[in-house]
Amino acid sequence: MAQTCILIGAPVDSGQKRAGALMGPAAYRVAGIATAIEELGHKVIDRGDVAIAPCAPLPHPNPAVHHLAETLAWTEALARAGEAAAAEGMPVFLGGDHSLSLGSVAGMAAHAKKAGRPLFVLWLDAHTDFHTPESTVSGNLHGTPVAYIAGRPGFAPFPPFPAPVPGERIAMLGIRSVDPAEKSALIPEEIEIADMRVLDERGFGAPLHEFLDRVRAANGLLHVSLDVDFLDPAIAPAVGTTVPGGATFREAHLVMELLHESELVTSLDLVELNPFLDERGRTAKLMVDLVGSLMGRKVFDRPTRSF
Ligand code: Z70
Ligand code: MN
Ligand code: MN
Ligand code: MN
Repeated sequence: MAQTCILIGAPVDSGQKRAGALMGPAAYRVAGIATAIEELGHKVIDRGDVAIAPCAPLPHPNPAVHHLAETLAWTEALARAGEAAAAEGMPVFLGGDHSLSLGSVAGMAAHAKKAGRPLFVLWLDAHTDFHTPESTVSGNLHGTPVAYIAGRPGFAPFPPFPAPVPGERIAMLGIRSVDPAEKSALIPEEIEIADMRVLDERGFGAPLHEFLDRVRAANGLLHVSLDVDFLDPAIAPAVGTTVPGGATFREAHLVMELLHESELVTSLDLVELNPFLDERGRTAKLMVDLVGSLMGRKVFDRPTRSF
């Protein structure tokens, strides 16, 4: 099915402390993201980069929190840009650190609410990103978007999340680094967490199929948030914090191929690429290749599961 992909550059790096993620959108364009998608028969509209005005500092009761004003401004700007793009096609957010998902998913939730359809979220990440600004120890707000999406309290001064996504509509794959406060907050939640323990035993296919079946049964919209650290650092070195034991090249492509075959994905984030830490562009190129698999590149032009 031919799609219209709307590229939205989100040069966000206020959600963590290592400089460089703001070069992400440029690196994806240099790595050829638009032609990779167009070669598969889709249309691409590049909306350029979203920008925010300079911000006066905003204090927070948790003194660890930093760049709150910038993160709030990005959230509002990206939610607006995302909601507008969702009416025209499939928004693809080129990050930027993972705090951009506070805004991208807020935009998708507002769009879903207007469309009268439930939003589902697939979080592909080493981390659960389930802190609130009150619970974060690092103060890095890239560790908070899932809590915001799920409607956890403690997000003032952020706008209330439009139509919070209940836990049973959120799934996480690739998890292998969770802080104590996130663990205790996740216990009462219905979020489906396929951590590496589960994935080593079951593989990625079965848990993903289960989730996709639920999305399909509910006629849901599906937002996929792909953090570079979902991947093993041996194949994707361009991230601030490397967490060993991530998805392999083949596992990651399988996930993208299954997502393509499902025809359920309606929006996508590409986050946490830090081109300053890359090796001759290999991580940016791998991410673009994964987008190719998500958009329909395959070895043979027949359903791979027909064998
Ligand atoms: C930790 C924190 C994090 C990366 C998300 C880590 C958060 N839970 N790190 N993505 N790379 O600082 O809150
Ligand atoms: Mn729509
Ligand atoms: Mn993340
Ligand atoms: Mn992560």
